[in-house]
Amino acid sequence: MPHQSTFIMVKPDGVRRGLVGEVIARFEAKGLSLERMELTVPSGEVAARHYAEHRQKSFYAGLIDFITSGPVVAMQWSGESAVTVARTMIGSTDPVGAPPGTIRGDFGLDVQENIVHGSDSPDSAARELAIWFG
Ligand code: IDP
Ligand code: MG
Repeated sequence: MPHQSTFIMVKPDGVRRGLVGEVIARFEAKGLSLERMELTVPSGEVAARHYAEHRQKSFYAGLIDFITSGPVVAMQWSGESAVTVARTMIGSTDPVGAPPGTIRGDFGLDVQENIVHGSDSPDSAARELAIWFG
């Protein structure tokens, strides 16, 4: 099982709702290691690069408005299979269907404002970490 790094972001809704500590506590308790962390209001350029795969989607403009609407907490976490482990802990994209025990399952109801982002593969993690941390 590979040691991996992944990009995790508490989205603006998660910061506004005071869920930063909750999200961090869950990854810490799981045994992942926090490597980098920054509170930042994303520029339109960073947001567009991060969500480039969704450029043609109907929700894209709203998504960029949302993600640039306030501070996010951008983080790098590492550990055994960190990409998959974090995605499992975050839960499915739509919080309505995300199981209890996952972050989205426990804290959300809105498919856009779903609290947290996690990279979907090691390649995505490398790409996203380069966008956010250079
Ligand atoms: P993921 O965050 O679970 O990987 P993606 O399909 O990559 O989900 O979508 C990226 C983000 O775009 C989601 O986390 C969510 O904030 C937003 N999003 C996805 N689908 C919809 C939708 O149908 N309506 C509005 N926003 C959406
Ligand atoms: Mg995704």
